[in-house]
Amino acid sequence: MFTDTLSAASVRHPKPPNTTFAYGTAGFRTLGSLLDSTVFRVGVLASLRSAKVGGKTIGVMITASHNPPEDNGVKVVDPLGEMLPQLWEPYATQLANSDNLEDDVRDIVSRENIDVAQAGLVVVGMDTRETGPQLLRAAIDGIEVFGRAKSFGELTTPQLHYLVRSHNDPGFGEPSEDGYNKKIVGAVEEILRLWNIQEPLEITVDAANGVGAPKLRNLSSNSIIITIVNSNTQDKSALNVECGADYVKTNQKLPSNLQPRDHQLYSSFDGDADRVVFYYADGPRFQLLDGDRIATLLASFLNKLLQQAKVEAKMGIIQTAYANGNSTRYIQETLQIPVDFTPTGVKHLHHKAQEYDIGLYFEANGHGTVLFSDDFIDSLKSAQSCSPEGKRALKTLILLTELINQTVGDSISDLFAVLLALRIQDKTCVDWGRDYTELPNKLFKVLVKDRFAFKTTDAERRLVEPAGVQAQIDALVAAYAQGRSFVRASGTENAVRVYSEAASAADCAELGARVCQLLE
Ligand code: NG1
Ligand code: ZN
Repeated sequence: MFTDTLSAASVRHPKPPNTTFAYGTAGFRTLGSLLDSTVFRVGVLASLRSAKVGGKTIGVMITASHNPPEDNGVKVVDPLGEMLPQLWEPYATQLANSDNLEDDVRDIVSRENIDVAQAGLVVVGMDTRETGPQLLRAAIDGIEVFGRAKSFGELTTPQLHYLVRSHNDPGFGEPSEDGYNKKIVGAVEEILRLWNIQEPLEITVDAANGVGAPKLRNLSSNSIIITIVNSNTQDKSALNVECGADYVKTNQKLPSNLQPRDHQLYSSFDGDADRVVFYYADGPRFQLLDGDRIATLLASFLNKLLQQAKVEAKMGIIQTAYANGNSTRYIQETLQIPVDFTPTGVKHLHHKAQEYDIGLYFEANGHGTVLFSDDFIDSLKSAQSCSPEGKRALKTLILLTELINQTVGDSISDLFAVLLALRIQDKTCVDWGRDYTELPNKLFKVLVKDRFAFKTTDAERRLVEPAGVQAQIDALVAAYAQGRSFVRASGTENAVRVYSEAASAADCAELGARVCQLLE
């Protein structure tokens, strides 16, 4: 019986006292020093999941994304590169907090009717954090109770998603990091050839001192020239500090170590390279080009290609409440593309995007991707176009379905998609910045006694609990031109977030501060 192996292994990974763990939007996330037992147990769960799905390959990623260097985290990736289904999240929480692991494992095995002998491969990756290697060993220990583990060492989160999918679906690409690189560089180079573009794509990327730095370096070629700043993965205390996509987006300013030339495009990745934001300087003015902008740029580019190829597609953009109000207006009124709203968290956005032939989802913070449905890809492949322009557009669309990561937001593939969209349309970063003007906006973090007391509705745009607070927010918002503000509990930090926007920066700051006061 498995109980012997399980108990022997779990003794090596004791649970810290007085700590409870919860599998949230981004898996488990807390101080890395507290996570050994949790990661071990997630390893156990991942192999149970593999057994449940008939031995398919499952993934485990050890990362805390944009969080500070001392944090870490872990999440499970399903066979096609999707997040662990929501129905299984309580099992993860149950195991992480269990005081009797054998009983709880047996409980899950019986509830899910799992034949543990079916457990197959679990692939594991980590970002560059100090606690990563030890947690990776804990994951492997857990996986090997029932299944087999294969460690890929340091990876970006999207690379791990790619590897899981390609292990289960050989048509997706070779199941190796090299396979990932070849797929991306191959698509970029072919698109450049199609459009007869001789000059290489060039950009400077702030890699947040994280795993994106070495991984981007692997992609350099004659047609891709990338300069990387904040690439120090050796100094473990530097990760995400005063740099990276989250820092740039939240503070709306340049990262350290970047001296911008006016009107030149720059970009920042986050610590595990699944988010990307862009920006340029215009004298003292800093123009951020965030996830909302990426969605609008790619949607209008795709629309043009569809027109040239004379192909019809049902296209939609999915946003969260954090999307700037003027981006939503621009999408609906100028681009005339429908917008849907979902709660924060990629699993919600991804799911909604799957309802379209082309579903674009981007969180304002730069996490997102473009999903192309299988039927739509098939229709592209069988479509005929007689004009050379139509043929080129058709081929470009097909190559974009390969370049853009179909499993999860990927800073590397999003970076190239954006650079190609700009280059092919002969659009500068300044033109991009002029598509629309953001409403001034601000994000606040409030530490409250119990963040779980904050319950929302309407894609997290309205509070239902604590009772009465929403009416007070409504009253404040009504006093500001183009005012909007909402409150929700963070799924990744022990805090409540407040968002505000208004016609002027002063109003926006005042509105946000007044809403924060309501929560104290
Ligand atoms: P929380 O902490 O739930 O707000 C943050 C981001 C999400 C998402 C997750 C996962 C904001 C305001 N929130 O979630 O969009 O990216 O992290 O990493 O950016
Ligand atoms: Zn991330």
